[in-house]
Amino acid sequence: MDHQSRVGWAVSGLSVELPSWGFANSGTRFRVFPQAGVPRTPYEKVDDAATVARFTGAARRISLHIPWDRVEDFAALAAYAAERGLTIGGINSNTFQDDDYKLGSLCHPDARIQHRAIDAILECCEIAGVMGSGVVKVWLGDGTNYPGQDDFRARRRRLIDGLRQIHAALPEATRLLLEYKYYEPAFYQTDVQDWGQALSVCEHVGERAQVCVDIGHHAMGVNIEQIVAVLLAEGRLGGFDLNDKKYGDDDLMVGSIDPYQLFRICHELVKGREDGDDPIAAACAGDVVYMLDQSHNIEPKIPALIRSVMALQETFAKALLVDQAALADAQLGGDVLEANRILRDAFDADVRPALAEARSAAGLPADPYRAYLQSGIEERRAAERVGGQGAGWA
Ligand code: PSV
Ligand code: MN
Repeated sequence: MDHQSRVGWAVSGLSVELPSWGFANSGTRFRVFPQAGVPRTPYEKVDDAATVARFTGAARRISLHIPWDRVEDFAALAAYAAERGLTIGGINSNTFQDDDYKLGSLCHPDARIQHRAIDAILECCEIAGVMGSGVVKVWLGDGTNYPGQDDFRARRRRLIDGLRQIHAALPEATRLLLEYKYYEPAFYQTDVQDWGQALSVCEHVGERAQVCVDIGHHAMGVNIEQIVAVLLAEGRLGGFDLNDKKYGDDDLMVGSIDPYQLFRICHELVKGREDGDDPIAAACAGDVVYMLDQSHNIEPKIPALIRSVMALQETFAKALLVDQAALADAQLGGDVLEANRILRDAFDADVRPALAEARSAAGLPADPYRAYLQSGIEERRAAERVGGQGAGWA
């Protein structure tokens, strides 16, 4: 297949999930800067996601966060989304914003609070079923702040026990994605701190438990693409929370700080998807969820999400350029420099004209970002959404 047809996959085959909270007001613990026109309800978040979908073509799923996106009738919200060409992505649980969870949620030493957290995630399973989502995503703020505060193994037992109950209640064909993060909000120890812990817990929990890799959740220098490769080999890579960081969990736009890292990750995914010798990795790569988990604190939200989708498409298009056969030859022959050159050449290629052509062929704007800025929607959205409370993360 020539490159132009392969690039077509980045435009028409790649499915990106938009986070409902990516349209809402956000900030840091120092300040949230409100923006004009942000959605005030989950329905308006769906409207914004539909706009991004219309301009990019590739982002036709919206992930929800409960309770931030709680509505009376979830089936009605799913129908509203469907009318606008969207399906429902992962249902993200939130057991980190209630006084009860000060010492943890699923790992909490008090069984009453552990059960409260289990119930909260069971509700997400129910919502996933009603909305036809297919994914329940769990990130826990659980951990401890001081050595001696709690027992590591006891906390892990509670975690596995809780997740098993949740796994048993998953609707049919629904996966449980467990997300890790090495610190924050706990500063000494985190219960699901890295991919090894997440993988091991998933193996105890069940077949449909998989790991979610949030790019921002790693210490400096960690080789994320190798983690991706290992999780693919184990059939346990469930999805990504895409973003970028310079220091901590910065939630900047995907590919904005380290585009070469994103390329190396995409390369593993393309290679996995096409690996005829590794059916487990190939099947797993085909089902990976690509969700943007970003906070647009100072930049306008819809253009930021459009640019993020485009950045991911560009990076996948470059990864699709890698000559896999030549790379395998160079690797087998121990040709270090040639192997590296093959990767680097693909990364250095300018794929934007090919993507523009593929978009035009698919009836989409050749440059979704510019087209959106020229559409007047941004200004209309700010003029129409006056009054009410802009959605935020709290
Ligand atoms: C935690 O930092 C996290 O990455 C999880 O995915 C949460 O659900 C999300 O951020 C909330 O913004
Ligand atoms: Mn995340």
